[in-house]
Amino acid sequence: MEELHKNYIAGEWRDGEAAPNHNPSNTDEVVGHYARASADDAQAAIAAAKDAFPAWSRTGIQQRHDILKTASDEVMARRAELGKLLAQEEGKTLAEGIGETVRAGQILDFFAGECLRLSGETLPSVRPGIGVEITREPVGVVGIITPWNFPIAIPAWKIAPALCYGNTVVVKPADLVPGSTWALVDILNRAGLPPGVLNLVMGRGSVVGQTLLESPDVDALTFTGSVATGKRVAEASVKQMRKFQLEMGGKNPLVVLDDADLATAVECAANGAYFSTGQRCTASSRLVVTEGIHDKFVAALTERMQGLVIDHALKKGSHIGPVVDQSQLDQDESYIDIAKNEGAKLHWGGERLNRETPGFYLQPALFTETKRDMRINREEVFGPVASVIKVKDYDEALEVANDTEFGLTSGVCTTSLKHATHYKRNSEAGMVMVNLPTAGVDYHVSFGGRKGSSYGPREQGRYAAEFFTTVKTAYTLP
Ligand code: UN1
Repeated sequence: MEELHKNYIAGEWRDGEAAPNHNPSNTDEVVGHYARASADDAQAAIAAAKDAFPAWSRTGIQQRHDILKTASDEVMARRAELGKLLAQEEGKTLAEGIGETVRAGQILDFFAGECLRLSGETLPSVRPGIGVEITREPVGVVGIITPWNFPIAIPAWKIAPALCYGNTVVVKPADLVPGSTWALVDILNRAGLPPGVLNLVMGRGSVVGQTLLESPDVDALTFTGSVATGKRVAEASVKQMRKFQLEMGGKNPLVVLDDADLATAVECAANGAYFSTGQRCTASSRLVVTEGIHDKFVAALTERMQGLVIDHALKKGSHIGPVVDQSQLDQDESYIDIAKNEGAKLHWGGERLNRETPGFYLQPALFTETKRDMRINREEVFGPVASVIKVKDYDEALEVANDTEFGLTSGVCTTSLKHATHYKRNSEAGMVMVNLPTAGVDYHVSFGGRKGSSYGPREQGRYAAEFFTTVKTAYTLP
């Protein structure tokens, strides 16, 4: 067997049960072998992070800046290689894999800069002669649990702010895609992190994740993944009275109004619904279309879908790679069946595809004649499946768009300033896009949703400080 990629605990690489990392574009290919951590390993990682915290939390901001900047430079320099690894383990196309790697590098760079911008407030007390200072301090040991769909960007956008603000970390990547996070942790540690500051424990949620949830020494936990697991994280965290942050599902609407530019609307829908194989919590899975443009939009989107090449993630010319694994493919196909049985019309796609290599290839699917209460319009599929809901006018479109348990992203395609402005103000989502896809966000501004999509403070940008620090108010009588 080739080299085993080990867990990183207390500054040392530690062996563990070897698990193969398969390529969803070619299931005969093993991308690498990665060690699964045991519960004891996870405990050791938490203990190491706890031991390292006092010293790390007092390091100078220049040191933290330099480490994050060095790591950013290496990620950027190795973008082609790391992007390829990502595409191999997750199934995104090479261009998407490189794009995500660049995003991770940019996030590290942004938080390198944030180290130098740490600030607080000084203000007078209401009692004369007394001064008040408000400062931000690190929270302690941060547990990080990440999903398989953004194997390097999401770990980067949780690890970078955690370190920037002086916390120590135990990170557990998704069992399905440990490779990109392994590479990121290796880069950060070689960039100069002291032992114990950043620990990596790969493996199963039921073993490693559970140990993080139950540990009284994990002071804050940040999670991106499914609603069901998010609820478990919340329950366990409340029991420990620890700070937690959840990013979960979406059933994001893209509203297309009669006055939309058709080409823009089609591009937003194709990108938002199907790129990255629809495996984004920000994907547009509900296309809410007013009746005047409905038929033209469906016809143009179908034509666009017919031109999409679904093939091996590394093949030149592929627009969309495979679904990540068999169980996600089963879920996608089962929702296609559910929608048909509910009376939705499978307008185009939804077929399994055979390619040169054995992989989980699925043609993007478009449903029409769907009703807002159908399961296909209420539950997250997390695959290349979207459905059209025809509505009468803008008012009905807004109402349907908001009629969901989720509230992550929401989009509108329109040339009307009035409708765009009204939609931005009245959409019940954390992020609203006008004439842009609902997925594919900037790295330097806040990210997060409302309702069942998110819980706790926003991620990314300056807003990340809310979660990764705790505020102290000090009063001084000189
Ligand atoms: C994006 O759309 O650019 O898991 C990011 C997800 C999100 C990230 C989406 N947390 O899909």
